Parts: sequence; C-alpha cells; structure tokens
Amino acid sequence: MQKTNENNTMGTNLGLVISYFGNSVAVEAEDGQVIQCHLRRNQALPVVGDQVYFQLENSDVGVITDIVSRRTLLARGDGRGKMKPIAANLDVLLIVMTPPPIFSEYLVDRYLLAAELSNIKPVLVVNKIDLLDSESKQAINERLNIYRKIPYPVVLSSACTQGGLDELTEVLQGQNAALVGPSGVGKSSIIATLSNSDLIRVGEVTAKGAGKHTTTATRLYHLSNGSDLIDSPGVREFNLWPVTKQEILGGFKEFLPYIKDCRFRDCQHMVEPGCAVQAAIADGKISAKRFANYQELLKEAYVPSHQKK
Ligand SMILES: Nc1nc2c(ncn2[C@@H]2O[C@H](COP(=O)(O)OP(=O)(O)O)[C@@H](O)[C@H]2O)c(=O)[nH]1
Ligand SMILES: [Mg+2]
Ligand SMILES: [Zn+2]
Repeated sequence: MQKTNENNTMGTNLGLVISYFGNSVAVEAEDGQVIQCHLRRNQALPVVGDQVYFQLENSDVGVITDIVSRRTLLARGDGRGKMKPIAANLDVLLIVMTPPPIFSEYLVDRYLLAAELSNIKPVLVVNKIDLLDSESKQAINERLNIYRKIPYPVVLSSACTQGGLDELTEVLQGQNAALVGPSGVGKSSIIATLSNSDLIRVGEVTAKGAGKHTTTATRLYHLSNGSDLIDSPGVREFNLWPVTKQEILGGFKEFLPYIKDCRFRDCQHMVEPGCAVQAAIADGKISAKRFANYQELLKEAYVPSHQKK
C-alpha cells in the first residue's frame, strides 16, 4: 500500500468516504488530505463511512477503484422495493428524538429494527430535555422505560445545557456512530457540542467545474476520542428495505425468549390459543405498544414470490 503522494498519481491509496457532493465523493486520505473522487461507470456506489481504494488523477482529484468490504451497512428502503445504503462501518446507531409531540415509538421501533438487522448497536437519545418540567420529564421517562427494560440504552440529553452528553460519550466509547431521526431534533447540535471546539472539520471541497459549493447531505466528523460521527439529514418517515416477516420478528429481540413456549410451532402470535407471546403481553412482560408496532411492520413485510398465494 502506497501513501498518498502528489508525485505518484498512479499508486493506489486507501481513504475514508466523508461526504458526497453531486456525483463525486469526498475521500479523506490517510494523511488527512481530502480528495474529490469520481466513480467509475458500473462501480458499486460507496457511502459515507466506507473505506475505499482510489487513484490520484492529479494532486486533488482521484477515482475510486474499489470499496473495502463493510463491517456493517445501515440502509433504508428507497420506496420502490430496493435497499438504499446510508452509511457504512457503524458500530452504534444513535436514534435521536425529542420529547412529545415529536417522540414516536413507531419511528423508534423502525430504527431499532433496522439497527438490529444490520448488527449495529442502537442507543435511544431523547434530546432537548432542558425544555421539560419535572412532570413532562416523568411522562417521557415512563414511555422510555419500555426500552430500558428490553434492554436498550437510553440517554436523555441537551445540546444546550450539555446534560447527558458525558453519558453519550461513554456509550460511544470511541466507536463509530450515525445520528438518525427527524429533522430539527438536534443531531447536528449534539455533534457540535460533543466535539466542543476541537471538532476536526473535514475539508470543504468544491466540485470542480460546478462553479459553486454543493451542500452535502450526509457527512462524517471525527471526534478527538476516536469516534467518527455521521450526521445524516432528518427524515420524517423511515422506510425499511424489503424485510421478511421472519426478519421483523428477529428484530424484536425481547419477544424471542417466549416464542419457543407457544403451543403451535407455526404460531403467528395473534389469536392462537396457547400463545406465549400474548401471555407475556398480558403479564406486562412485553410492551403492548411494541407488539402493535411489530404488527404494523408485518403489514409491510416482503413476501418472497414463491410464498405468495
Ligand atoms: N432547547 C434546546 N434546543 C436545541 C437542543 N439541541 C438543538 N436545539 C435547537 O434545535 C434546532 C435544530 O437543531 P439541529 O441540530 O439543527 O437539528 P437536526 O436537524 O437534527 O440536525 C436548533 O435551533 C438548535 O439550536 C437542545 O438540547 N435543547
Ligand atoms: Mg442537522
Ligand atoms: Zn405465539
């Protein structure tokens, strides 16, 4: 492996995709230099967080030649039955919400499922906690207890007062994370606050020939503790890529210990007699709200054509 070197435009270099602009990709080389790279025709599309090989064409423009195989890949549905990759090599998914009316178990459960299916550790973050009186704080805590019990890590934070941010740094432990959630919940503010002033702002790159800055949507930031944080644009809804009923069930991990006790092996956990999942709901061991969201997600499940009637 050769290091990035302006004199060696033919060598292959390793870099990290930090953002997209237009049709090209900003790649941070191992020496920290940011190179605008374009893609070859028929080249698989890299995403932010990807390690890529690239060749320099001149001192600051290159071409991506390959993508290093990904440890993990966060994706969403593109609305047309296909998977649209969002970010690669994440260890942690920070699912950022704010207190009601924004907070939504439905959206949280979709993100949790996506994280589980992608082998990315989810952390639920409720930001803007500074805006709450003690009564509202108690109310949101009760809703969050469902998630603490599963258990998922839950952090109450404030990018304004810095409350909860130490806790967030602790759960990150220098790992790579993306912040997802609705627009306006404070994802960018959390990154800015976590990084204090020592945010290593990755180089602004102007798309050559375009004549103007192209604002990028998803972007990677380095923190001094070794974490990379990926800021993604907010989405009101989060569509999953095509997932089967079996995969959806697998993502609701607190249901799994009960399933083996259902009377029928092909139990759908709806109305069957002797259903251990329904019994666990009745006992308060499984949240009825989580189960309702599970059922909603099942309606969108992908059914392989050989299973269709
Ligand atoms: N009160 C309060 N406002 C916040 C907090 N975090 C962010 N904001 C404000 O919420 C707005 C949206 O924040 P931004 O970081 O752009 O949200 P994003 O769209 O999720 O990236 C901005 O006006 C922030 O100043 C917080 O913890 N408390
Ligand atoms: Mg933002
Ligand atoms: Zn059952």
